Amino acid sequence: AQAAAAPAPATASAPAPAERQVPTAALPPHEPTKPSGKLPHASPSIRKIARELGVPLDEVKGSGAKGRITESDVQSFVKAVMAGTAQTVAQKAAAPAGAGGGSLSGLLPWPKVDFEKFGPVERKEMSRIKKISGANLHRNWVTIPHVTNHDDADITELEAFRVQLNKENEKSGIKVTMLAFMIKATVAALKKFPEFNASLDGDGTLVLKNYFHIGFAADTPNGLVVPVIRDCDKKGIFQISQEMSELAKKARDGKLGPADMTGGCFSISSLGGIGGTYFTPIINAPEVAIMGVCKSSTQPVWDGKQFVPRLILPLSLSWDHRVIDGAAAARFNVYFASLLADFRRIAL
Ligand code: CAO
Repeated sequence: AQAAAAPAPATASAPAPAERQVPTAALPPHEPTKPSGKLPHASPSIRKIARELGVPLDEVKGSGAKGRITESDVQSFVKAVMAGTAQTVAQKAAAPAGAGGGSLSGLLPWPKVDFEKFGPVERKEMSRIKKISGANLHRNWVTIPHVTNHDDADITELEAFRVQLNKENEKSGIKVTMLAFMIKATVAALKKFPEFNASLDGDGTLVLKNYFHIGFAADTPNGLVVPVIRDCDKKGIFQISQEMSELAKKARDGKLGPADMTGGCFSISSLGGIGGTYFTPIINAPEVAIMGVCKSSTQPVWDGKQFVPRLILPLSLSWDHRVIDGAAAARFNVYFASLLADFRRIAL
């Protein structure tokens, strides 16, 4: 199963796959292949363009008179590298040996299948949201070293409290959901483990955030979106529940603007209203972790003397191994689960 990725987050800065990351003005550094010292045929103006673009001229095939390299040869070389259909010597050298070379551009092409040969099919264009979120999910999946830790939280008392709160506030029109409690527990866990409230900056520095904007994955008829609730540290359960319901409605109506979906610190993807036990959510770059939640169920739990029925919530935390390690992730889950098991701990 896959999970959240904000459609085209304007702030996204996670590293992109090699061929996409390379701007035209900075192709990988030139590694000379011909030790002969013989210079390729090209005019000074072409050499200047190649220098500016970082194009290794001795790897460019000239199409001009006597193999002279033209401007369009340089452009074609850049296009081929950007499209991943060619590699510079430096890229080849960087790729590990073996089939496919291990680099993204060394992957096999996408299978081309004549589906009609096997039976009737229909073709349907993917929605705009699916295209954008798909591109984000793909980048995040291939560039972030994901690990997912699973754990369980005993929410027996918290669920009873939630039901009681909703009964008491029936007339207010605000329905408190388990997700609102999870957002508050996330804020407490981010305060205890600040490396989870961080982003890798392009230059290799870690940006630690002193604000607490939490995203939640929302399923809409057009695809997945991740609206963000701002300053969750300063808001109570009722306000968070209300904002979440407004944002979820806006999402379903296709009315979310970029400001509703940017600036998130951490995301929660809840499939609790649907089902399942555990899954592996995809991190919503440039965030470094995401909490996946599935449907709670009553299970027999040993209390030291007997099995007692407890309401158990399955948790799946995916984290970026460049920033976080396994011990920290296990501690995050244990702490998060302890808050849901006894919400009074949030005040400690
Ligand atoms: N365990 C058991 N029941 C749960 C639950 C859980 N973890 N979480 C919610 N529920 C119950 C709710 O209590 C509610 O029950 P009632 O109608 O009886 O009160 C029901 O499930 C529906 O809840 P909801 O989905 O309306 O509310 P929510 O706050 O849990 O979630 C939202 C809101 C917007 C997150 C949700 O509607 C949604 O879109 N979820 C899908 C997110 C998603 O697609 N994630 C995966 C992304 S990967 O592709």
